[in-house]
Order: sequence, then C-alpha cells, then structure tokens
Amino acid sequence: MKERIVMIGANGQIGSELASALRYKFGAENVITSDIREPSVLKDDEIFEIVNVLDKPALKSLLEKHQPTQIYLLAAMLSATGEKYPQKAWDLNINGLLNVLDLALELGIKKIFWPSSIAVFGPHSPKQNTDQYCVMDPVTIYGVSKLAGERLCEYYHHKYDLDIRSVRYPGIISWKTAPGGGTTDYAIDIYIEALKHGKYTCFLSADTALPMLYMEDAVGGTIELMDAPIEQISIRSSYNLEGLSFTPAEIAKEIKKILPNFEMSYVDYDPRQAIADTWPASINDSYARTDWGWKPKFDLESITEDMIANLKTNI
Ligand code: AKB
Repeated sequence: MKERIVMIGANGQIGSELASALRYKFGAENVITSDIREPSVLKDDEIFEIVNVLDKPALKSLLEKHQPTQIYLLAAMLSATGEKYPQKAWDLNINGLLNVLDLALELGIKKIFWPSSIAVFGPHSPKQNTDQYCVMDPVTIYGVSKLAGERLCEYYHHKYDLDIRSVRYPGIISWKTAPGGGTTDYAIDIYIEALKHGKYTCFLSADTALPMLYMEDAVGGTIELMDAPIEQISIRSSYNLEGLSFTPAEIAKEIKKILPNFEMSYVDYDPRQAIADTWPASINDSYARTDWGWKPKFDLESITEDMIANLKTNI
C-alpha cells in the first residue's frame, strides 16, 4: 500500500529532520507536515499546513483533506518548559494525543508514531541500565504526561487495534534545529558555545550522566520501528532506546580533543539539575534490539566530530 503521512508538530528538533527522511523515503507529495507556525524554510515541493493539535475540528479537517495512512505526532512540551507551565504541558501532551487517537479511530487511520521519553522514569527507577519494565515514578509533569500517554497508547492498541508505535527518546543531539526547553539541551548548547566563544557554563553538574542519542540514529531508529513487521512489535507502551550515556565532564573532554582551548565551568544551581537527578544514567534497550534490530551507530567521539564539522559551517 502507498503510504501517506501527516506529521503534527513538525517544526521542532526531531520533526524537522524526521520529515526530511520521510520525504526522501515516500516522496515529498506523500508527507504533509504541520505545526502551529510556518516553518523557517519550505521547499517548493513540500506540503505544509498550519494546525494546532488541540483544535480537534481543524485537525479533523486536515486529516480528512490529506487522508494519511500514518500519523506522526511530535507536538509536545518538554521537561524544563513543562515545569514552568504544568497545565499547558499536560493539556498539549495528553489532550493532543487523545485528539489524534480518537480521530485516527474515527477516520480509520491505523498507524501512528508517538514519542515517549526517558522522563517516564523517576527517583525509584534503577539508575543504571534502566530496564524496560521497572518502577516508574516520574516527578515532572512532562514525565507524568508521557507515562500516562504510554498507557493510553497501549490501551488504544489493545481495545481498538490501533497500530501505535513508540520509543522513549533520550536526549537527542543534533545541529540543524535547536531543541526547546529540555533538560538534555546542554549537550547541544555546549558545541555551539565551544565554537562561538571557546567556553561553556553547564547547567548540569560535571558527573551527571544521562542517556543520549545522535539525531541520525534517532531518525533511522524511528523509521526502522515504523517499518518493522507488526508481529515483531511486542511493546505497545514505548520502547526503551539509547545510543550512549555520558556526563558533561566527558563531553567537555571530547571537545577539547578538537578544540584544545575549550573551557568548561558549571553553575552553582539550576532547576534542571533536580530533573536530571531523577532520570536514568543509562538505559537497557534490549527489547528494541531484539524485536526490530535497533543498533545505534554513533559514539561520543563520532558525534563530537560530526557536530563540530557541521556547526562550523552553519553558525
Ligand atoms: C528533555 O530533556 O526534556 C527531552 C527528553 C529527554 O525527553 N530531551
């Protein structure tokens, strides 16, 4: 069957790169991107529509007009911004998802991608090599909404047979589009500041290890998951996923190999530290590896080389 995709929240960090990969795979005429604002760049052959996922009638018209076979829902408020606007975060992250699930049912659209996050884990989850199934007690509204979203996805799959697929993204590192309002954003800011000013003041402490993933792996993994035969998908909440795990001190050391004069310092206090302290340091993603062949390519050295090479010519 010919696939046709509608992506919601497409202007963000992940959406903008995932949309390019999907356009390449399915043809620009079969990928419709949407967001609440026009994208900064739109090529002649790209189709874009303004839509707010919370405006259900408008979303319905968009889906009726383009009749997709798949929906990618990427509109979300991340961890740090979510703590500033908890009600808005809950509304967007949960009611946005419910609108998509209900309209998918009503209009017969079977296949959906929706991302969860490592933020579903909390202070009582195991810190190292965090398992797919373990105590989950998120303390941020973002984590609470993602965990509730996972339960909704599994519920809609079992009750209504929707083919919803999901991964728990760790921090995503990329150079094309900036992330917005996350706790893992330092791992991008650091490269930009290293190149612009030769120094960076980190908002997380030197030894705060967090799971991360390079954008190329994130995009590749997401498409592999969506392409996998249905019988290989054993998890209908969201798959654990990791590329690598590192601390601010380790990334600084790697940057110094290319930019020897780079200087790193740390703030005394930042509210994002309290969020990071409740998240896993590393993730066990064996279900993704076994079920659909997940295998990331990038390590800290290759990420650093690629980030610096690309940012040098793009900032
Ligand atoms: C964040 O830091 O909020 C996100 C995430 C880990 O989901 N990057």
